[in-house]
Amino acid sequence: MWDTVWIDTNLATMAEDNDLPYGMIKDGALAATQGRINWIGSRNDLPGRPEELAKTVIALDGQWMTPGLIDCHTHIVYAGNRAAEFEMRLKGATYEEIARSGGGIISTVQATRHASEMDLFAAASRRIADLISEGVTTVEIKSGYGLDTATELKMLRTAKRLETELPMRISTTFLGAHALPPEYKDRADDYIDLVCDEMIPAVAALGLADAVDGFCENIGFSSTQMSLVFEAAKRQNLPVKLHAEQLSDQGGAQLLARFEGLSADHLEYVSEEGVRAMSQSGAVAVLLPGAYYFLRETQLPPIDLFRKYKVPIAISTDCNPGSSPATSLLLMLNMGCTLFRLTPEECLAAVTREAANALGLGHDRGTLAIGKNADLAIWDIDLPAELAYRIGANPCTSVVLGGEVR
Ligand code: DI6
Ligand code: FE
Repeated sequence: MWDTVWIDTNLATMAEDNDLPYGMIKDGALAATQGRINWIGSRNDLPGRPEELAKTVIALDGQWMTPGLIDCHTHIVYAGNRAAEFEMRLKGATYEEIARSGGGIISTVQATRHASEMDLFAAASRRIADLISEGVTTVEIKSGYGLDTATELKMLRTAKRLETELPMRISTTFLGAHALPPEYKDRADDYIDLVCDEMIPAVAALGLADAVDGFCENIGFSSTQMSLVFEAAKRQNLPVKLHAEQLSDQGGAQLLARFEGLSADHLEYVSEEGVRAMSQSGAVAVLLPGAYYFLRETQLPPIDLFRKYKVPIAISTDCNPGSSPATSLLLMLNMGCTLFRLTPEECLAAVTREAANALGLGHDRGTLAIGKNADLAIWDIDLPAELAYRIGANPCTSVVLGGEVR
């Protein structure tokens, strides 16, 4: 007997071996046993009556089912907020000016260092609840607002604890090389030594991170400094990813490709050479339309080059207090279409299949396919394009995690 079978549903499987748009199965059925998908197909092909096949039968009245959504780039664990800085920017200051004058990321670092683990947990839980309500079943969470060993570990422990207490799968990323802490002013190389020699070994020893990231930028770290961080990550067998080419072209995409990293993220200023390097190494381009929108960036990421070189595109909220205070992944689908001219199908793939690939988890989730986690989102829509078309609506009616309705 199967555990559960869902019927009366249209499936957007997002599977690449299905040639229909969205990998669609009209009037389909999907079964799960022990948390994994064990049957998928047309309802007519079910090998018996649903009640005889599964302990639980759930009829969905023609609603759509997609893989649970994946938000593959967030800084969702942080203290305080930056509404005051938002106000300053509206009175004329730029993001870079604010960062250079000790505001920006550093103000969130001060708040996060002073926050208790309980307060961090509570604030992040509320933001994650927003994501769950929109069908998100996996979220990636970065550290990077500690910038000292103790606070970086505190952030990662908080991220891990969220997974034990909320219906959400969590991937954690160590982002010690996010910004230069004030106590290392004019000593960036010394700080990078701390990241490489103390923080990364500590994070690895405690098993607190699934990957290592950095901010390669003129207001962040150089590609030479980032290559040292990546070498330290490799010594611990941790995969790497990179905030690359967000505000200027630093050759971050090429560096990331050289280390066979999972993803390069932002990429507004990436060159054709950078895109080609990513294509050769198999890296995913993670686009962050919320940051593009909120910073009023005007340089578009080179979507046509990603298509030309077949670089897979993921989309994420980049949820963070400075450049993208967003907890709606559906809004990012809309922005992916309106701002970046992606199609609704590309956008849905970008928060399912390709987001899973960006986390190195494509074998385990991201499409509706036999053997993958039964992480599902159910939607009251007529067409899958509605997920990207609506602004501010939430048609998600239920979320299934590992076969369990949440
Ligand atoms: N790029 C971003 O968009 C976020 N971090 C980064 O490296 C912004 C972080 C912040 O402003 O707090
Ligand atoms: Fe980010």
